[in-house]
Amino acid sequence: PQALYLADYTPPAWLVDRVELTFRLHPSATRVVSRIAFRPNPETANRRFFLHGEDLTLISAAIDGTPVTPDITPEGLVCDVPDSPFTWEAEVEIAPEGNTALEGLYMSNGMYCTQCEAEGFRKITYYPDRPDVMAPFRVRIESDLPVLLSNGNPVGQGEGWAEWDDPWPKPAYLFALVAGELVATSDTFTTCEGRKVELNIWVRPADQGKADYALDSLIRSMRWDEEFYGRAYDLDVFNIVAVDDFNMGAMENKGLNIFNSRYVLASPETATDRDYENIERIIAHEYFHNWTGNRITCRDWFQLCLKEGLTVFRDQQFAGDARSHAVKRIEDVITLRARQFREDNGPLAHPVRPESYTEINNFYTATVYEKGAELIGMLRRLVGPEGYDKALTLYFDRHDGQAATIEDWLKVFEDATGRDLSQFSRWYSQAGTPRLKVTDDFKDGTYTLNVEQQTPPTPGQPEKAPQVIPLAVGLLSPNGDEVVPTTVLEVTEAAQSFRFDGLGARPIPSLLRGFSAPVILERDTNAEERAFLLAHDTDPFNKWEAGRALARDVLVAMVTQGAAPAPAYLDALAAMVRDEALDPAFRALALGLPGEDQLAEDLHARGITPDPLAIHTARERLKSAVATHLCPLWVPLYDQMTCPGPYSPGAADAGRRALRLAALAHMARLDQGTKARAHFAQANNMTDELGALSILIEIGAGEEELDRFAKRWGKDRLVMDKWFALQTSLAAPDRAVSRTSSLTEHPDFHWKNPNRFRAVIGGFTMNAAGFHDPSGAGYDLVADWLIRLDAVNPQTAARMSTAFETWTRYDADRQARMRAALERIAGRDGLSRDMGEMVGRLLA
Ligand code: DPP
Ligand code: ZN
Repeated sequence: PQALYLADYTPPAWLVDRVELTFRLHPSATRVVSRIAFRPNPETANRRFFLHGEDLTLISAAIDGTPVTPDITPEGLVCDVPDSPFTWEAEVEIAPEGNTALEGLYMSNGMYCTQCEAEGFRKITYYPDRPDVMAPFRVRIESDLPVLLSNGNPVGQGEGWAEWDDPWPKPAYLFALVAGELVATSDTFTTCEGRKVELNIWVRPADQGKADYALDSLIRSMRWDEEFYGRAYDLDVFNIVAVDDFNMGAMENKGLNIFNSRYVLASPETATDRDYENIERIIAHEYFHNWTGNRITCRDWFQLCLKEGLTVFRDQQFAGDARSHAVKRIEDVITLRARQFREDNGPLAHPVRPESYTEINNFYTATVYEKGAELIGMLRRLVGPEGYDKALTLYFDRHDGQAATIEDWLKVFEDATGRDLSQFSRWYSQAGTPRLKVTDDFKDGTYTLNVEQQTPPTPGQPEKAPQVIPLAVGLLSPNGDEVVPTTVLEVTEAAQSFRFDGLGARPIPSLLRGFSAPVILERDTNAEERAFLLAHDTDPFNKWEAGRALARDVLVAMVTQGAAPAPAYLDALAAMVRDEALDPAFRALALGLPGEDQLAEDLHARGITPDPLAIHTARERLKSAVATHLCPLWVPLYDQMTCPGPYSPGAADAGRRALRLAALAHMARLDQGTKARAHFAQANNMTDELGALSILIEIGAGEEELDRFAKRWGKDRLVMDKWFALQTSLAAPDRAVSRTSSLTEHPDFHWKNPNRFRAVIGGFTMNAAGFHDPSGAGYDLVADWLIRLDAVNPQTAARMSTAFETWTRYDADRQARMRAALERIAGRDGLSRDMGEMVGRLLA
């Protein structure tokens, strides 16, 4: 397989004016008849007629009614065509029932559904399957199934058929079709433009009643996008369908979003607060794509961040508005560091806009999504909220209906604000996480911050130029008052100084407030300063960050020197937990410790080879020390943080439940889980039930409760995913491999279902000390399963190979074992293009 390069982009030779498709659905022999109006692209001289197509059986083809015999290749077909507009007609046969890769048209529990992003449409019919070819689609579906859906508006239906028309030109990756026995939860929404829109969330009959929260989230998203971006919905119906077998989280197909059922279905008994939050966020995300993704799409797949970074940024804004901006920011940064910084610091590092790929499925990454969203946040910080709003308005005006590029995106900001963004554009082309080294001086009332930036080499990019980094800072006086409120310094040079005059005493700096740029801040400081900021910082992110840094330093000292947990940390934590002025959700977050993988990364960054078992042990010791040291606080906190009234998934109650469970987790270390068992037995919602169960598992108890849980929920696939994931991710290090192996033999381990595979194997890869078992058995187990899954579902298998992306951090023995596991995968015959590219990059 060959790599593709951004630099090689050429416009399409042929454009499409209209697409008409007829589907005669059959599990093993679906016929797809296409009628496509082509015209030469006036902007190119190239007239070669190539249509993508994979795994299709061509039954017939004709041009303007005359049969033709194209040349078929594994990637598609070429055909002699006139040098003027013509109509292409073709009939192909496909077998959705045998489609285990879940790309194109496939079947899930008896229903037909599609996934076309990025390149699935070519498995449905011959077509120029590239996002810069946009056309209106009309679709006829013939099937005996009762519910037949496609994009756009319904234009007719009868016994065994339905027709849909989508007037908005779209690329093929936004095509969708669903057919099945489904029931809808419905409402209507009237847009600010006066359009009355029918909203339906379609689920299998057994799941009826679990779509209310998704529907509510959809309505709030529609309203929010009108209010904050001036974007109204543009069709008469908006359909969402929940599907059990799905590679991604969800898909923004025009007017017909298809969702992994875990991001639609919820009831208090079966879904946790986290599930509700995810549903809200992902419903919003896919809805927001209607403008940032669908109306304005990407010219080519190198521009993926154009729609994904922006849409993630928008869903983060929405969730912050709906919940708490401070808590949301902290959660987003935890995820960014855990996934994107990890990616950026390993062999898979790539720019937010990659310059080459072999399989685009491998680039739906934390870098494209989460770092892509950070770049939007930085832009907004640099040009200010009004500048941002002006630029976005221009973006929608100028590019509506187009397939655009990052250059187009930056140009609207330049045109709307007059700012030169040539240096900013490096954020899109340079991989790696910049290190920001900050030192300070104070003399005669002048405080100086000296800032140096440096970005380490990444694959293919040995040298980096300085980037523009918005560094938000505030200064506090020694008595805790804020003497300089938040100010954004623009770091543009490799080394630069910033002065603050007229200060009475040496201030304490609060740096990178709100995490104003996706960088690693390096500053020599001490526990007193961190404890001071934890107590006094007015910036909630940095308040949390100070506590997190304290915890990290304590853990590093415990791992490397066998030190006892520092009292300064424990005292600061106690003061924070007692502070009733703080949001319970914030306090719950502040009680959390950095994850084991994060600590391994931190140690590695300090030149220390991480030992996963030592990290695990230290973290457990610290949790127990916190439990003991803050002992008098837990029971009162637990008693105080109840939620009166019926279950509500809103931020206020969710925060109280989170803090209550945090208290319970510490109590369990003092009472051997007595209270947690009672909590489990009395739980009337999944947050409490699962929370108590995981607390028990973490202290090495909970076997009985696991059985009870399985008896109770055995028939609920989404709940059972949690049951599987809990065991593999939380098993004690010496038992994780055997536990995971035995769960792979469980009759309900339906490994071809991506959610279940991710629960069991993905859950295990999150268990750092288990996965990195010194014997290498964890690596072998994962490699075996990746090989097996790759043969049926390359996309999901390749995605999970990222479990190995940290291999260079570890000791020689572990490195050798991980390399061997990867080489074993690489050596398999018939490896997918997806997996081939991933292991190739991992081993390079
Ligand atoms: N469905 C995926 C997302 O929304 C890819 N577009 O991010
Ligand atoms: Zn998206």
